[in-house]
Amino acid sequence: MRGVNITNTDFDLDTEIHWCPGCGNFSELKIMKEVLTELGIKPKDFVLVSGIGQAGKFPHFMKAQSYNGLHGRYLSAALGIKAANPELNVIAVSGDGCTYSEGGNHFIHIIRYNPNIVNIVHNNMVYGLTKGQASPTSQLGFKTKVQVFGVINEPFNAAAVAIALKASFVARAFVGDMEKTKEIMKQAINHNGYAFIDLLCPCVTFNRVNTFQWYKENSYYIDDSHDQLDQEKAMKLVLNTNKFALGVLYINLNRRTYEENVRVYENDKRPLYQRTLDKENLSNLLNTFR
Ligand SMILES: Cc1ncc(C[n+]2csc(CCOP(=O)(O)OP(=O)(O)O)c2C)c(N)n1
Ligand code: SF4
Ligand SMILES: [Mg+2]
Repeated sequence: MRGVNITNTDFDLDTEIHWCPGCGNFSELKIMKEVLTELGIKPKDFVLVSGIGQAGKFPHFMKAQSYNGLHGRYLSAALGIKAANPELNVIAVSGDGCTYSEGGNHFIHIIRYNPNIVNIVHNNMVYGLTKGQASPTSQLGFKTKVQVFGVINEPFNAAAVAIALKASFVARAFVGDMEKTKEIMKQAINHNGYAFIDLLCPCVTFNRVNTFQWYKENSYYIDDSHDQLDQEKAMKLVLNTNKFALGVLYINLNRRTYEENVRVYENDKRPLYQRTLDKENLSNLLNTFR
């Protein structure tokens, strides 16, 4: 549900922000507040869901209904919230480690379930909160206090996985470009289905290699000639890892959302919380198991 007469300050919280000065997360916080304000989404109609990590702290710093879940397990909570009340705008935010390592299986299956939610994954190519170990998106050779000889595993290509699974919406954005990121986020929110954004978002403290400058030099915007509905072309873009393609890379319009598919909303569109429990039906059902 969308409303008017809201300002940026509706999302402000009077709290100290525990991120390092210069962290990409600050820009993303500003972008998110502006986008929600410009789309007229009120704090009461929006739920912010996150896991654990620096990106996972998002709900601590922004006024919203929120659920700060377990590391790697936030997407199942986002699905549950959307299933219980499809009228809510659900935005799930967490880091590359939380989403692709501890939460790798959840990432794959949320794409299959296809709830109408937005999933923003802050990709800083490092475990920020736990002070700088390699994450699944760390680049080959990246040295840390743990990976002292450099990372030996190929980085996880999340956009390629999402496109291979025919995700509903796949985009990549760079937080250093706030205007373009805002545009992409608006498209993701307005899309009906699971919308994934690989957000390049530097960690200025524990990743001194993949800096704002590095991301800028190693990314480019796709042009208008790209056919977002063409899976093969989108795949080609993301398999070329020399430079990161930015923009809305792939849209699949042939999928129904989870909420559209589940039987419980087939004949009755009211969210579950608005319904009363039919105790007789329930007890009849339980009796069939006795
Ligand atoms: C099950 C589990 N494993 C490990 C941890 C420890 N842990 C907390 S945050 C984190 C890494 C966070 O990295 P990322 O998701 O990339 O977020 P960032 O801090 O970089 O934003 C780890 C390993 C945990 N809390 N729970
Ligand atoms: S450690 Fe990195 S990700 Fe965490 S707040 Fe500092 S700069 Fe940001
Ligand atoms: Mg990270």
